[in-house]
Amino acid sequence: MKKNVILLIALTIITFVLGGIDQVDAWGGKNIRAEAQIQGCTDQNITGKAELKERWSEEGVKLVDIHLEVNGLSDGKHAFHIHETDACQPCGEAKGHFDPGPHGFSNPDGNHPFHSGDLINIESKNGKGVMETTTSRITLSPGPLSIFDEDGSAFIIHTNMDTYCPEGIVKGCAGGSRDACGSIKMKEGKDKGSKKAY
Ligand SMILES: [Cu+2]
Repeated sequence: MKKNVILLIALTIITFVLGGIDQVDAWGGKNIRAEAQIQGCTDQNITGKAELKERWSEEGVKLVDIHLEVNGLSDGKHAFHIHETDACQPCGEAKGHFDPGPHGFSNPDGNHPFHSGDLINIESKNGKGVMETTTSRITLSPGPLSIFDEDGSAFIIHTNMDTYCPEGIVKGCAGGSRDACGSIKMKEGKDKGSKKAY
């Protein structure tokens, strides 16, 4: 009986210890996270932050969770994408939509919503927008889908909503002009295994 109790306690301790250890990513033993500070292109009252987390996977295709909070956007829906260059000064320098494939075509309205960097609208209410989404079209870790290619990547939030261009190439169908930009930077350091995603 006493042995059983000791065994049970030992198993409980082992379960807690293993549960607290993070799954280790194949790339450098780290959980991979990135972030972007969002700034208005011309309106300095627009500020925010995006956080990205790549979920551990043995597969080449991975899931990346994105959490975005922005203040100062006009109320309503705004297109939100990953653009192909890590440059926000001015916002046009972020260029077209991230689309690294061998047949990549970054034209915002011309190949939408087929780009790797296409995401969903953020909705702003009373000047505050919060959204979460998950994409398997990109990775943070190295590979053919990585947004950390030679010229990096940036988020763009557009003035208008993303219609996802159901009628093909229509000027402005992917959100039109640019309201805000955020250059995406890798977050270094090993995550300690917080159960909270962000
Ligand atoms: Cu865009």
